[in-house]
Amino acid sequence: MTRPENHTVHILNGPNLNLLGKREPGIYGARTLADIETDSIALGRDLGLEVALFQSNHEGGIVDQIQAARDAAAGLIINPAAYTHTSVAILDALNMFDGPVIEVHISQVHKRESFRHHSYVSLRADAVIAGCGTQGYMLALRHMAELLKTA
Ligand code: CA2
Repeated sequence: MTRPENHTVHILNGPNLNLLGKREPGIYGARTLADIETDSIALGRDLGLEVALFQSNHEGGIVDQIQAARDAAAGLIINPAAYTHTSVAILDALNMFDGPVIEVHISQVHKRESFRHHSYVSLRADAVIAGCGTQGYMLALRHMAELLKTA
């Protein structure tokens, strides 16, 4: 297997996050996924990271993106959305990824319904960011840059 370049970071997003900025701005904010992609590519450039953003509404699609990242990315930032709370398949795929993994939630999941308090992904994540809004993706990128410096 090819060892990925140390500066490529994939940001993976789960179901319904394609609707960011278009519904429920009170919970998820006004920025769209396209805005987050633009912002993260620009911040990545400042941090010396090449950033690519993906989204899938399907559990298997996210598993496929994690598997593809094994050869293509040094680090993963993931907001698995509702699959956070249900998906052993996504956890298993993340366990086969060698680099750092940062879990992001836009909302403060621990202030919400109890079914959002448990995350399978947190069993693998090296860091978890929740409740910082879409700014959480930028915080994750900054932390990822630090983690990859020492990798
Ligand atoms: O806070 C987060 O980032 C979540 O991962 C978002 C998920 C939710 O199931 C998790 O518990 C916490 C929901 C994503 C839904 O995305 C929407 C986007 C725009 C409008 C409505 C929903």
